Amino acid sequence: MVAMPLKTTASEEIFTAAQKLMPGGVSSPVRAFKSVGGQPIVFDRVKGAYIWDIDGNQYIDYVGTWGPAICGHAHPDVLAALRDALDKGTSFGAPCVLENVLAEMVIEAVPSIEMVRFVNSGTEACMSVLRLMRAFTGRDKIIKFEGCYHGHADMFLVKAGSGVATLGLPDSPGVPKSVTANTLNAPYNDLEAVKALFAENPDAIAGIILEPVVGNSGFIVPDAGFLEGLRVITQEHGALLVFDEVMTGFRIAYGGAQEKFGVTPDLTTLGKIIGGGLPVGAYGGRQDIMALVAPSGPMYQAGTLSGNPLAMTAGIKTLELLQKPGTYEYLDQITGKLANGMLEIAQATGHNACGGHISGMFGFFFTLGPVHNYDDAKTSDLAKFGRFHRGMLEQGIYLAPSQFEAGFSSIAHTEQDIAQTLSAVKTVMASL
Ligand code: KE4
Repeated sequence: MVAMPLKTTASEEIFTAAQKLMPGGVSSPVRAFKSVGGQPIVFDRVKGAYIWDIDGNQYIDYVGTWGPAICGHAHPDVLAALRDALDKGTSFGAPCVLENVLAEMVIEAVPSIEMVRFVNSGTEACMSVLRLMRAFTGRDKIIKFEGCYHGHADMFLVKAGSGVATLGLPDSPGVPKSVTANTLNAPYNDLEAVKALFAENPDAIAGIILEPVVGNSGFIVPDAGFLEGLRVITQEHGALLVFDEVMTGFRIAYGGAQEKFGVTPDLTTLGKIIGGGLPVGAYGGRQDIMALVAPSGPMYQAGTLSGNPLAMTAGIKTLELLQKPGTYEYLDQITGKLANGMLEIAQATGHNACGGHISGMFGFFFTLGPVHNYDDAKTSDLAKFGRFHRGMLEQGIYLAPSQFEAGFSSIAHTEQDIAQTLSAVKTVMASL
């Protein structure tokens, strides 16, 4: 069945105007469809597993605003809670009991977190946790992994993933060499490379920060023993282990990757889901480390809208919904059907493909695989991925507009949605 080309008149009009107002016409680069090509889509509304564009086309949504919509978009309970909170105002810039409530939920859920600080984005969480790592150890160097993305703060924009990889940017101009001189990179899943960096930089490395399951080079899982190995190496060298769970937190398990894999870092960053779709980030961990954060300690970090009542309300309600028994089993079951189905269809149609899922997070590469790191991910056929993405859009399925991103399901996605998606995959794969 040849899909009708999408009617995108209004998207084209609005996006053309947007490009005169905002760089690239977007508020975040990946939304510009640069790596998949074709007319970027301007959206109008969301509900449950679905998203509608300004031309009225409906899609089954596997981006989920990049992870927060794990309970389905615009969940009625979340909206109702926000409506009640709105009557009390939008921001206090002062302590509010809702911060206690969400903090207690996060501390209760995440094994490494004994104390937490709320901020307004994952970027802010990661840049703050980096300062904390350095403040606690008195050391300046950090290790990150090629293809991992920890937000857009200067020190992380070295071989970063997500939009940096999507746009094929070598690294960003405007980042002084002096800032990135302290950022060491190793290939993901390569413990020997990490050991070598510690040997070359004795007593100089504050710690390691990583995505415990990578979503920003596409979807890459840790090899058996990798996370455990990092835990041992950091302890041996008096360095800190930091899990950036902005994407995986409350996504692959209620307690995140650290609960799933049974490896407890010293510090954790969070974002996305804990804001339920409103701007929230957080960093937290061992009490003795968090005690350094101002005003209890000397490490400064602040934010006008941090802990604001609306974002706290959306986060609290979202986590309450996720506590419902069977939530993660359901996510794993439907997402497994999707990811495995996509793979079977691709291979049956003669495409080199690999991929997988963990709970409500999945990924797919047009390469034979297996994909253990960013270099492997870059062997994926990006042009074919772009044709696949556009074909799926025309079939009413919205996937992340980049090979170097992950996919997200929600508890609102039904077996019927999955079946409809796989039927679209079959049609599009045959046309590639
Ligand atoms: P934000 O500043 O975008 O809230 O979070 C940065 C961040 C930090 N750590 C991880 C593991 C992340 O995945 C992110 C942000 N994720 C991207 C999607 N890959 C956000 C989408 C975008 O940049 O538009």
